[in-house]
Amino acid sequence: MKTKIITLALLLCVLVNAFMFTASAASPLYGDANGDGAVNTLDASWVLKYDVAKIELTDEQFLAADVNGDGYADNLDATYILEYVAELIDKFPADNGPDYPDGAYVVKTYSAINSIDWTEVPKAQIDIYKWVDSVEYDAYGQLVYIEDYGFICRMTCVESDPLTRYTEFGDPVYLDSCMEFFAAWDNVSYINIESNSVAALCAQFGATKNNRRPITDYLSESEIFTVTPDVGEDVWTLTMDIPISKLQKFYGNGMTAATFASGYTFKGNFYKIGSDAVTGVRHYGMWTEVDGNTPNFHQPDCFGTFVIE
Ligand SMILES: [Ca+2]
Ligand SMILES: [Ca+2]
Repeated sequence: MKTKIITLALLLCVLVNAFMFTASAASPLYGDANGDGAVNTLDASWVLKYDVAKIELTDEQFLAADVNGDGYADNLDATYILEYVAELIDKFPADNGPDYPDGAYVVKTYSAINSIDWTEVPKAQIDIYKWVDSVEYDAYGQLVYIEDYGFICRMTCVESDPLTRYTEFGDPVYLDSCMEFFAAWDNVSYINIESNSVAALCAQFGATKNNRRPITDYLSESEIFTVTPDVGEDVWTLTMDIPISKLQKFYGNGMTAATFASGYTFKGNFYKIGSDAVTGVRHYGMWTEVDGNTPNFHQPDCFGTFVIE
């Protein structure tokens, strides 16, 4: 009987250890600076010793020790740990994740284009329709950042047979069924990319609606942003390739991969617009609401916020 109990106890220990290992692999146990699976005063003393260079921490221990997520493991973190042990607080600032601006779209980062999993990428719902009483579509935009490369934007609309009459660059595709991505990559001047379901683009660059120039003033014909449509029975998508190398043609060579470091914010918006030919009235859908009593998407002051993960 005794052997059985010991065996069971050992098995339990193995299971608990296995569980704790899995948990720590997903996200650190904040406060557990010495990595022994518990948060107590010993961890606070480890942090203080680390702060005065008496001991080293592994990367994993450092992550767990930096309980306020400011990139340092120091006496501030030790204080949080002591408060936690004394039950004055029940979680650490880092438990809430990074502090993103309210309502911001968090741009997920991937190491390569072929590693994007669009099912896990946040969706910016285009669910504000205004100015006219129109049909509302189920549509959304997604944006990811590829390290050292640039951005991939994907827009999706649940719509059969999207109206498609225009075929050439510069055509008024916003009179077809059209999805649009606007972004002020430097927070001053924005690029608007508007596309119908055959990727006939209308795209300009400028700081305001009236001072914009066609993107072909900056990009040669072969450099125009690649937009790849995929039209299914009930859904159509546009995938826009926006590398930093092309953004530099607008914003200068000072815009580099270093610009788009974690936490960098910029402004932009996703839109769905379309013809009255199908729905009887032109429709205007947007992610972030823009002002005014008459239709006008070109209002950078009203754009939403994007933040790099
Ligand atoms: Ca510990
Ligand atoms: Ca810290």
